Amino acid sequence: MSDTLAARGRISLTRYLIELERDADEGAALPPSLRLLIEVVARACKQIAHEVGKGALGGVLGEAGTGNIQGEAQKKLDVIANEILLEANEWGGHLAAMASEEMATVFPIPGHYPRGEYLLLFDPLDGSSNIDVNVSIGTIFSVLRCAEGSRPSENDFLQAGKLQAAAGYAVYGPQTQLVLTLGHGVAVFTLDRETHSWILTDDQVRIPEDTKEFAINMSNRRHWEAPVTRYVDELLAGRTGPLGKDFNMRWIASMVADVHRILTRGGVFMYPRDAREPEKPGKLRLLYEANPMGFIVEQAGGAATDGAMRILDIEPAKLHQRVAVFLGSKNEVDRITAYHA
Ligand code: P6P
Repeated sequence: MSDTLAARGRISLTRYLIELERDADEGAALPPSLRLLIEVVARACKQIAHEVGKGALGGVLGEAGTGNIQGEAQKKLDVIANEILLEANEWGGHLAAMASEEMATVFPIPGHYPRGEYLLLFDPLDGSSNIDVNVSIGTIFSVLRCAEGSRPSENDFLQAGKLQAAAGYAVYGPQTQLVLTLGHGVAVFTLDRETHSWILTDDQVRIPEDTKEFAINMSNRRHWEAPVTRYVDELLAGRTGPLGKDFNMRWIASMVADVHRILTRGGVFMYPRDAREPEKPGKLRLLYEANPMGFIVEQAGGAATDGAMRILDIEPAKLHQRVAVFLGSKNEVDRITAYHA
């Protein structure tokens, strides 16, 4: 908790955004329509947290009996979370269109509602394999600007991550937290479950440049490319190897939870491409997973690459394209990127 935070008492999300809007020094110049967008998404995440928290009591566990564009079986909560975000955002006049991991094509704002200047992309419920076993899951979102005029198409969404106006995620765990960047650092809000308000609990988020913790699904080791195998074997060699220190490993299989741990105490997260599906550059999606997480991590002093280049510089070719992801503590991300060179 930073001094300024303690000194200022309880700051709600609304007050944080209003103060950012006023704070010309920050150069934030938060447009009212972007403030409305963030507030609407944050309210939708509260509703998703409520549904997730019901578990078996709400009849929301298990499969939906449908599949998504990724060819993955959808969980009931995937569909519920997607619907909540669509319904919350379609009428406000702040968006031109939306795109979701759960929908094959983009969702233009219906003609009977006013259209705005932003595009919203989201993975409505990331980490679905953890839903039925009560492990933390989350919502990831990314905000892009939209060219005025015609009905938005998929091409309007194909913008490099460095052009994002905002990005964030909600993590539904022991605490329900919202993490947000508008390009001027990273802020963390914790849901007050008595007042149902998002309260600022950290606005000085910094990822340590060094770490002793890594996150990767080790079961895929035989499928990795050489630079990844070299790096992970050095991590496992610990103080007996070239890195000269021992490392710890975590793998939650919810990107939101693994990234949140890294944002909180450092670490390096890796989901490399592998030989299981050599035609795919990776498992994670560029536009609504890697880009928002890369923006947040960089704003907290970390780094994010696909092994070859900065993730936020990648020019997207397709809405649901995948990408390899190495992100977190800068010195470790730099190392593994150098191994790929
Ligand atoms: P694996 C969840 O399905 C996800 O998209 C990310 O949240 C997570 O980091 C990764 O996949 C887990 O993948 O192959 O370890 O189950």
